[in-house]
Amino acid sequence: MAAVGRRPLLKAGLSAAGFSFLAGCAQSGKPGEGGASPSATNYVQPDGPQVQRADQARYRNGKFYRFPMAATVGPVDLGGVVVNAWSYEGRVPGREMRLQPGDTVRADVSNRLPAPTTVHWHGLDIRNNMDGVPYVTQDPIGMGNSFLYEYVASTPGTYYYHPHDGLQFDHGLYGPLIIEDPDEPRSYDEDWTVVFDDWIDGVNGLTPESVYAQLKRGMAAKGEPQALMEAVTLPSDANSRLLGGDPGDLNYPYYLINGRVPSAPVVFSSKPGRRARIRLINAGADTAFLVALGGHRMTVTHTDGSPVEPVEADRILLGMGERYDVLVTLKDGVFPLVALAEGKGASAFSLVRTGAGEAPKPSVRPAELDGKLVGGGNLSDLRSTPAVRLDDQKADQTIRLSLTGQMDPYVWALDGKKYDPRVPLAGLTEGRRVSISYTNKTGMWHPMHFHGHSFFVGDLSGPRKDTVIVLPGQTVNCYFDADNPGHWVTHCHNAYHERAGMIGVLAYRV
Ligand SMILES: [Cu+2]
Repeated sequence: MAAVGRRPLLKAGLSAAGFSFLAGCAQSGKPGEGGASPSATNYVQPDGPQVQRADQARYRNGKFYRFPMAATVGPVDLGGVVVNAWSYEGRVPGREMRLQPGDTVRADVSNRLPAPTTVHWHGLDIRNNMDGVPYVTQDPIGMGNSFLYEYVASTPGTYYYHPHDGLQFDHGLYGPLIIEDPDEPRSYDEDWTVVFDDWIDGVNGLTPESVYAQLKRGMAAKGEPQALMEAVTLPSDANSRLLGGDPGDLNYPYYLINGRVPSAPVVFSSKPGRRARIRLINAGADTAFLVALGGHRMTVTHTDGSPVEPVEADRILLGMGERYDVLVTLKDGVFPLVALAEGKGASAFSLVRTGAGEAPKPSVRPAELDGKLVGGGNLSDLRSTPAVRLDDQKADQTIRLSLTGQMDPYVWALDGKKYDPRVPLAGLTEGRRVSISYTNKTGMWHPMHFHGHSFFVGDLSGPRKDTVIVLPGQTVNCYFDADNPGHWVTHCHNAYHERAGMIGVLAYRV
């Protein structure tokens, strides 16, 4: 409980520099308040002629991929732990989508949740009106209603899908989405998808919404249920050097790999000497995962779906929304695939089995967890492959965004502004080279995500990503070409920070 006093103080102190932004900012209107919206006249609409023209230029292979998705509430078995949870089709993770470039996805979403919802296709460069952001690209799908998402899948890579309404992706609403690469230069025998998650939904009656309400009330509030206080209280020594201090806001009861608690792990089976491509996806809401495969080195080949020059790693740090693909030549035996909930004193766990032997225990900590790191807040050893680099053009426009906020009161923002889905933070012009620079003025790390595009981190040949960790005090410059007209949000992929307001719209001008 000591942590309750420590963390708000720490954040309040460090966020002082951001306070002048708050004081100086004009309040904008709430969605649905009416009045003239600049978005309506000066900016490309989500299904406007510019969006349709850009969409017609996308390659189509003539095939349709039908994917029914009922968002439901019901029992989910996490491996002996049965919870009443929100999920797609009663499965956690949701079914994997396996696409070819040029496939037309027809995802029929029916909403059987007790709340409106939407679906976002995380990392995909699809047409704007299918991006699934409520009040920005569509109206939310009401309770009992359905919505057909129809879009062309273009760029190969490892992605996932989840709701974009409030805290819903901290329920069990997420699933992997893979676009295979017909030009993949490397061969492999196994293709495994490994999805990490921090889980609270339905445990001791808790929901992401009840936890968020507690964060907004303030962590020192008296008389709250014990389970709720434990959920919002990290261990008193919670600290991560890799994340620049505070590792997160929440203490989760479970950390999962492919929907399983550590005592009932998923087992990935193969044979010695085979090559496995492993797609790592952090679908968590408030947890960075530090991942290692005992007894093995990994070769990092992709980040956020996009190819990089191969780099060896013993351990990989993924923020929420990030993905890394690795290749591993499998040894003979049984090996732990461990994902430490970074800075939180707990872990997710699964097994790789290629031969006989006793399985290691979930508490095992392979030596690789202290080895060479790739990912996290320092991407300097990652370079895009020549095929995907940007050409040598300077940015025409620089968008500077400050990440602001603190724990107490629980408010997070971009530039200290209240989120308004109708009022863009900045305009974009189609065809221009743009730099976004994120400056973190808070005392906590934030994984910043941008929709509908991917950006090159650091410089024009840096890794091409759509989600990038920004450590406290750090400025990260990202470059992209404005080639997908519409209204696109950029936001922190911590569900609670996003819900509290660390989100804004960038909109293409007409
Ligand atoms: Cu954040």
